[in-house]
Amino acid sequence: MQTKTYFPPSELIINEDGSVFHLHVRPEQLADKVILVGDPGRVNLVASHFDTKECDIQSREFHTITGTYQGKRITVVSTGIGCDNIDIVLNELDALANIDFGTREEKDSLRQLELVRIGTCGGLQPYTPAGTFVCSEISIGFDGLLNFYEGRNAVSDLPLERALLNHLGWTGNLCSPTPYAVHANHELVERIARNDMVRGITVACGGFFGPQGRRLRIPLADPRQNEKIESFEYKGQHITNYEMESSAIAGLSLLLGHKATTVCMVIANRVKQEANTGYKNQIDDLIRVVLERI
Ligand code: R1P
Ligand code: URA
Repeated sequence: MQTKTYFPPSELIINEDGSVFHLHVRPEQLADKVILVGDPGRVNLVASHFDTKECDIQSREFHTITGTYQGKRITVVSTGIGCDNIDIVLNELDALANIDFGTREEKDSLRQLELVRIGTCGGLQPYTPAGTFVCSEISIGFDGLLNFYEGRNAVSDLPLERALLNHLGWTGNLCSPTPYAVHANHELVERIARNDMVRGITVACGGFFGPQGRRLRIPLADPRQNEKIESFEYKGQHITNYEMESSAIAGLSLLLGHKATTVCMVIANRVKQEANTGYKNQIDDLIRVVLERI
């Protein structure tokens, strides 16, 4: 008989109240359908549509509410900004679902979560003006997170990685860490994006300014970064948007056996050099669509 892996207290930190270390959520408080948002304030906006609420937990930038929407049990969690936080949120959500907190052993069968990120992004094509909803079919990670996990090459689209690096002409520091390219769950993309969202390739960056080709007072390592990103084409697909979390969500979900995709509302179009700072009301439309389709 195979012995089960034991996860000691240093690797899986469980708080005294039985909740997971950063999220402060207990296993029974997690739904199978999970909405991830960056902004902790957006959690209340999502939960304002819920018919019932069973818990409301705030810990650092991680705000979690579980409730029901038209009979569906849904957990909404904020991740804060960046893929470093996604490492925490995805691993802790998976532990809540798939590790027995009593024995600290992996459960016998996988509980698969359905994860949809609702975010904001920068549009990179003339056809992604402010207000566009973009669903990420593929996310390219400029963040490096997945490189620390075995299986990174198995879940990354290596020909796409190589094609992008050739197109950018990046060597040395600019491609360290090496970008990884991961596909979102196809069934979830079909169900969430239907025919009314733009589908595309999203680049998730390790920063908002230089890594997204924004130059304020510090000159960029590659001043032509964004024009190269915009002109990249792979099997008929283009890079549509920049944000900061989708790559780690897609990559870790594939490694853990969960279904995931990201949908974002464009709030700045980098080609047209336009931004919409009054987006907070408009994102409610995207939230309603995802709640209906998740
Ligand atoms: C940057 O302003 C933040 O906005 C986007 C980026 O991914 C980054 O987190 O998403 P959220 O609006 O979900 O935070
Ligand atoms: N979020 C990003 O990461 N980039 C943008 O340009 C807008 C929102």
